[in-house]
Amino acid sequence: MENLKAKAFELRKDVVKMIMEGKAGHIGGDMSVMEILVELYFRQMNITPETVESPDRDLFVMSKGHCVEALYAVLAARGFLDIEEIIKTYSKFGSQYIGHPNNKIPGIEMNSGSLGHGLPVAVGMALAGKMSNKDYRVYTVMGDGEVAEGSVWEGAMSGSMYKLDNLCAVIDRNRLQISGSTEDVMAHRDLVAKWTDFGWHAISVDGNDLDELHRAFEEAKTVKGKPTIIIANTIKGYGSPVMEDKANWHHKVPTAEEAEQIFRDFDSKKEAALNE
Ligand SMILES: Cc1ncc(C[n+]2csc(CCOP(=O)(O)OP(=O)(O)O)c2C)c(N)n1
Ligand SMILES: [Mg+2]
Repeated sequence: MENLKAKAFELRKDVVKMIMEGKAGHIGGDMSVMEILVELYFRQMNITPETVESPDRDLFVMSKGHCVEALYAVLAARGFLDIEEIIKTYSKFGSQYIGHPNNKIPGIEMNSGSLGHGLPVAVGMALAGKMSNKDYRVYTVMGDGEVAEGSVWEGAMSGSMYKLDNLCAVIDRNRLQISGSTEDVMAHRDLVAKWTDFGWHAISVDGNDLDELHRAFEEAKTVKGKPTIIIANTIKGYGSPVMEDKANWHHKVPTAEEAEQIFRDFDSKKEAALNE
């Protein structure tokens, strides 16, 4: 079996290459969300390039759409897209690989980027699945800053109201948003208690640990009568101390020197994963 821990660092390299070439990108959140996307696309979701139009496929909404670079890298690794073309054209005039998800691209279900919309739409997708007796599951990933949007809490209420046990949402809990700490901008306090009170099954994990994520997503599949929220405690910029836990790496293009160091850090993490 492929070593997915190592894979996550290889894919981070693709993301940094895209951002260097395109001279733009939400690098910090791309790094925090990588293991979540790898777990979803390599081990959880029932979707392949061949079944991308199937009415029975699992559905994914990248609600924190500004981190589309990580999604491009994972979709390419699963055969939906061509990574060389993405790296060459990302964020350039005329390219389809723009800085937010576009549903004309194979594997992308919903245009996103305006934060706060993914969960309400995912609720609709899951409700549609229930009403048409489909077995597909619906997944969405939100940022923790995004959770300050009121529409997220409307989605939270309706998800439990309609007993959507085919819905699993993830919060990329990296504790930073565009302007600093989430707790200084709009404090979350206890997210597990909050979502539990809204009628969800809540699980808190280390969101950069694929084993913990795997167990959480498996647990979500066994929950009946309510949706699941996974609070994925991550590190923004994960993979290199150059970027880790630094608010100014929310949207940033590394210098050539910084990129060299970042690639070295990814390589040593990849090596460690291969030798585990
Ligand atoms: C409705 C809306 N308001 C503002 C923005 C601009 N914006 C882009 S990213 C971001 C911060 C998001 O922080 P968080 O959700 O924590 O994402 P992450 O830390 O994972 O990058 C903001 C405010 C947006 N995309 N949509
Ligand atoms: Mg955040």
